[in-house]
This record gives sequence, C-alpha cells and structure tokens, in this order.
Amino acid sequence: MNFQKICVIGLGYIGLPTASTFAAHGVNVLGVDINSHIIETINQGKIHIHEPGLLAEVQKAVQSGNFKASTKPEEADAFIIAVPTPFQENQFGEYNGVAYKLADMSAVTSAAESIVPFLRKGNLVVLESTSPPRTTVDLVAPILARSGLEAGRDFHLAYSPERVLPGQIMRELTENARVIGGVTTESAQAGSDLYATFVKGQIIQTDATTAEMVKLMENTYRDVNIAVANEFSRLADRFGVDVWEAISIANLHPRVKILSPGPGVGGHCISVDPWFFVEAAPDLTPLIYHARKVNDTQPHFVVKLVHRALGSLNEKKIAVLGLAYKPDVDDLRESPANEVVQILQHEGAQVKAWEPFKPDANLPGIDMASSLEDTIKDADAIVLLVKHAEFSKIDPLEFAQKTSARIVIDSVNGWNDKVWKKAGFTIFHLGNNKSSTQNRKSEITN
Ligand code: SAJ
Repeated sequence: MNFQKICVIGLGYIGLPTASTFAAHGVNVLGVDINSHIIETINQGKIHIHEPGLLAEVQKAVQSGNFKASTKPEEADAFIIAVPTPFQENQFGEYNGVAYKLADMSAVTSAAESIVPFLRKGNLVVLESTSPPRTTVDLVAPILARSGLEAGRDFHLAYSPERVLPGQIMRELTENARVIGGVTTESAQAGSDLYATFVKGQIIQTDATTAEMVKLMENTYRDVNIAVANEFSRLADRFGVDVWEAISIANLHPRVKILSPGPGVGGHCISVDPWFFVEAAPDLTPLIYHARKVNDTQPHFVVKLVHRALGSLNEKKIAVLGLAYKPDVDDLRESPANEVVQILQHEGAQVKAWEPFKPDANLPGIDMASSLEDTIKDADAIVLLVKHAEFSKIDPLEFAQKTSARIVIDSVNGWNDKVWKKAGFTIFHLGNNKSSTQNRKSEITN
C-alpha cells in the first residue's frame, strides 16, 4: 500500500514520537488530540512532554509542512490510534472475593468513533494502545462497522503495540522489532507496509489477538520479575543480608538475571497492563495478580524503613528526592514515589519533595520544593526515591553542608553506604539489613 497521508490520534508519549517520525520520513501527517493546548503547542513546533530527541524531530516535521495538529481527524490513507488505556479509578471487578482493576477503554472507544465519518474503502486502521486481549476484533471493529464498511473486507484493521522504552523512544521506535497483527493476512501486510516507512528492526506479521497478547506478556513478564526482586529485598531484610550483594552473586549464574528491587513499579505500562490479563481471565491469573500486589505494596516497605530510621513520623520533616516513576524521565504517572509520600504524610510526616525533571509538578497534597537546597535545608531525614543520575552523583560531603539531616534512606541503591557514613550520615538502605544486629523478624511483614 502507498501511504501519502495518515492521521495519528492521540499525541502523547507514543503518538507524538510516532507522528513526527512518519512526517520526518516524508508522510503527510495530521496529528489529532482532544486537548487544544497540545495542538497549539505542537503547531508552534514545541512539545508538551520531555523525551530526548523529540523536540528536534517535531520542529523539523512542523517546519517541513508535513506535520500539522488538529482536534479533528480528516480523510486519510491510514489512521493510527495511540490513546491511553489506564485503569478505572473507582470501579473494580471481583473474582472469588478478590478485587481486581478494570481497564478504562473510553479513549479507544472515542478515538475509533472519531474515525467513523472519515473511513473510506481501502483505508488502514491500526490500534497501538495497549489493550486487553480481543479489543481489536471485539471493540474496535464493531465501532468502525458503523461506517457501513467491514474490517478485513472493505478496509484493513491491525493491532501493533508500541514497545519503546521512555527515555529512549526516538531510537527504539525505529530500531526495535515491530509486531503487526491483522484481522486478515492482508491487513497485517498493509500494517507492515505502513511501518516499513521508518522501522529498521524486524517486522513480524501475525493475527491481531496474538499481537495484543505479545504486548501484555512482555510487560507482565517484567512485572512478575520485578515482584520477585522486591520480595527478595524483604527476605534479605529479614535475614540480615544485603540483597544487592546477593543479586549480583546470583546473577553470575548463566541462566539467572534478577532485576532490581525498589520502591515499587510505576508508569502507565508495567503497573497497568498485567491487570488487563487479570480482568480478561481472573480464574487463570493468580501469579500475575499476586505479583501486582507485591509491587503495589512495596511503597509500604519503604515507609517501614523510614520508621526504622526515625521511629514515629509525626511532625518529622522529610525531604524526598525524586517523584518520577523511574530514573531520568519526567513522567510521574502511577509513580511509587508519589505513593510513598502519601503514606509518609498520612503518618504525620511533613514532606517536601524535589523532582528535578518536573519542579513545577502540581500533585494534589504534595508540597513541591523549588530547588534541591530548599528541600533538604531543614530536614530531619532525606529519602531517595528515584535513581536520577544527578542524585547518584551527589557528593555527601558537600551535601552535609546544605542540610541539617544526618539520616538518609536509600530506596533505590543509588548511594554508597561507606561514602555516606564517612561524611557523617546514618544510612538506611532498602534490602540491606546486613549491619543490623537486631532481629527484624517482627518488624518487617507484608
Ligand atoms: N523497575 C524496577 N526494577 C527494575 C526495573 C524497573 O523496580 O529492575 C521499575 C521502574 O523503576 C519503574 C517500573 O519498574 O517504576 C517500570 O519501568 P521499566 O523501565 O521496566 O518499564 P517502562 O514502564 O518504562 O517501559 C516498559 C517497557 N517494557 C518492557 O521492558 C517489557 C517498554 O519496552 C514498553 O514499551 C513500555 O513498558 C510500554 O509502553 O508498555
């Protein structure tokens, strides 16, 4: 198929890089978003998110005239849906007395509905949003059928998940392997022709539901593996072991690759996607469910460590370093750091937070500091929640001059205990209870 004009619906972390990359490869792209502020920003050649390399790509695309943004779709050769699929805030499913989270598919539904008036014979529609199994055939195809056209007969319909890592999106978008699942083999071929515009990695064709499962399996696999690492950190704490040392030794085994424990799993992908499997088949997913539970309760484990350091948290001044969901990104969605702050405050602590990638973040109930210095100045203790490169580089001797705190709690293995102790700090390290002389058995529980 020949694609001269495409519409990309949803201009967030995935849609915007995708749209601008197509435009940079000579395709005429209309980017669509319901947020008019985003549309204005992009049409001025600016961006509303932080992602290395994205601004330059968007500027180039807008200046070339190949990329425009609008709140409404238009007729095109292909439509790509890249809108969010979070979970519902207040609705839960139930299986055998156990509650599980439910996907909010309203943005996918609206995006598909917005295409209906513009859909023509021979078009291609691709869903990229991470979705529960069978969404393409059971949700998107019936909505598009309202146009009077049938998926697989009159137009092509495919599912192609994005698999890029935030922070490395621009490179991974072109270099990663890409899976295209069609509702027919012709649809998969059409999708493959579209992404061949810029994808240098392998393009694999399959059916739509397999492609949906592939995406969910990748993120679920990672979630379960992080959960076991987090559980190891709790076990190491109980048995007076340094989990980081134990992991590095275990990982010398040729078939073992244990991931890193931390304050929990955040972001809009790994902490969300496994629920799509649980929702779709709660009777088949006890492991996936419990892994989610382990990762979701890890912020409480961090707070127990803060308790160990400070005793009662009532009126304690705590400086928190980092609110992003992972190192060196500005994305605060589903961040375990945010959860830790909420629990600390709930227990009476006065928390001031510093997030260098989003200093002006407006998070309900969180007191954001204007600088690192402002955060740490009068603190009783400092809690490191994100391993941003600039935090790892902190020199504790210089740091000691700027803060009244002499207690630090490292939840991400960002700091070296010996160096911090030498600078006069008492350091508490998640998953490392080696120097403790006490039996912590009764203290640390799930
Ligand atoms: N984390 C740990 N320990 C680890 C690794 C990660 O606690 O050893 C935490 C991070 O701090 C973060 C969370 O897990 O809170 C997720 O971070 P991540 O880097 O593992 O993944 P994401 O969410 O940024 O991106 C994932 C990627 N999927 C996989 O690696 C299988 C990416 O390729 C996907 O495109 C993306 O989800 C997505 O959009 O689905």
